[in-house]
Amino acid sequence: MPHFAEKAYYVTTPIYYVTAAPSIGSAYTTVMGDVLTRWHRQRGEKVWYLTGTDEHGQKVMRAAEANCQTPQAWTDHLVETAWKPVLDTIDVVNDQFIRTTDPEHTERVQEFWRRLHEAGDVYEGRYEGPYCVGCEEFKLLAELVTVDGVGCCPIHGTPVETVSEANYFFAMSRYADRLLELYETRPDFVQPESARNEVVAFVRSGLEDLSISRSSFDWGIKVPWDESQVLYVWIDALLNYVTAAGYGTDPERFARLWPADVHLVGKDILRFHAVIWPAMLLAAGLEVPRQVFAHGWLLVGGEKMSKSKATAIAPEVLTRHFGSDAYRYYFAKTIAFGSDGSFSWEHMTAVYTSELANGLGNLASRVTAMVGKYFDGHLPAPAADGAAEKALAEALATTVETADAAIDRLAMHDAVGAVAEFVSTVNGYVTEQEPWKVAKDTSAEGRARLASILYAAAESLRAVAVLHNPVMPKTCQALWASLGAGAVGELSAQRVQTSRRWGQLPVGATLTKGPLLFPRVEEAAE
Ligand code: ME8
Repeated sequence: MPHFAEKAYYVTTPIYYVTAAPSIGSAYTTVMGDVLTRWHRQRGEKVWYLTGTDEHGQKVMRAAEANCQTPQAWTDHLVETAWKPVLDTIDVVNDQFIRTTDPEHTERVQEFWRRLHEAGDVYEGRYEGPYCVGCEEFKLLAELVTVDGVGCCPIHGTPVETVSEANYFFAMSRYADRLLELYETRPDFVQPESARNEVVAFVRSGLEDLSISRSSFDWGIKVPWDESQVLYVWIDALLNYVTAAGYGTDPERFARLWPADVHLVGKDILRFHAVIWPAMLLAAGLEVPRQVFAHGWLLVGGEKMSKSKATAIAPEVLTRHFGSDAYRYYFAKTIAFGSDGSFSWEHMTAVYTSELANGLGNLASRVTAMVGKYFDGHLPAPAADGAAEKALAEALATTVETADAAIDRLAMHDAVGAVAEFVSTVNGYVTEQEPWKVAKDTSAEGRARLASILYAAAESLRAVAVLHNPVMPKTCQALWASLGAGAVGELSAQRVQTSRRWGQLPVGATLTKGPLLFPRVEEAAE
């Protein structure tokens, strides 16, 4: 429960189908949301971060059947043994975890649709057409791709099924004009721009009503006015964002959380979030979210990696080798949020080695070792800053500016990239200033110069620990401790905006060269 009075910055991930254990694909959205929300917390804002699991529908039901279990037993097991534990593996701090089989969710979903039914937005009809269970989506014939003469889903490449049944429809087409007005008046509602254009074109081409129930299977929430049918999995799942926020149960909590500030989604589920979801909310007289942001896909060998394909990689395979911080850094920095990106073991190893082990890790160990060697581990008082130190302080100010603005655009890659660039600048500064040579000059001037260089380098690292904390919390905590920065306060209490203030590390702070922040990967425990 949020224990604060003002509106929280409310971020959601999709809720994931419990068909298998999580892959690095589903973990991608969750990590990116975690970097985003940790950054906002580091700004001092109240934040609420929701994730969870989508447990109804044919896709999950068939996975359970294939494993000879009831869907409930299957999801209970997998959620507890895989979906919740993966959050630790990738070091995510979510405020809440929702399961669509939670009774409170089920009740609120029924209540929502009962209202729309009573208001005349739901009618009885008959649906006939192609359906992809992989997407849990009705498809248009025109969308299908033909493989060996069979109509297949363009995303899954598997044959679609034909559904022909009497069911209920949501009169979504009534909301087409209001949706177009929403996209028009609030250009930020769907982002990035390419996603917005796609959605606008889709609704302009004519919006059809939506079949919202199924009668041929029963793993779902019962239609409240007709128990022979279950609600279509998507119109149950989308409601998680409001049921988790207290919709219909806790008005105060709901007022503090809703509308969500951003729904993070993969581009595969953009239309559900940018068309169906706001149409449902408009029909119910609820506010629409502030933004739906569609990111790209992780590709392996040029194809979308998914739980159902052999290309799926479990996050712990990578975190075991590289550690959770390097994992988070790699995905956050190397893939532009909003575009597709390719993962390869070789690329990840190269980034780890050059940017983390040889970059940040080496810098931290050089600086702390030199303070140990030349000043007995106590941070020396700097003389007046020279041009190089002033340039460093200015580079820091620019970094904070750039990174903070990038976060507002949800360009997490630019934010992490700006801080990484600052690390390179500091590394360059140390290399150019050659403190190991200055140390040979034992005159008072030489000592003063050495003190200034090491102070500036350590002070830069203090800021790096704050600015990289949202992406690499464990490393930054270790760095904070090795800089003796506890004297400045807790790392989590440091604010993005004030991190640029130069001269915060107190003279005399105890620096220790701890274990390597990023051990060589071949040395990492397998
Ligand atoms: O669609 N690259 O669940 P889902 C990037 N239950 N992101 C990926 C990815 C990849 N290769 N693979 C998965 C559902 N994702 C519904 C959502 S929300 C009300 C219901 C991420 O398990 C991405 O965010 O198929 C994608 O949208 C989501 O996982 C789909 O997860």
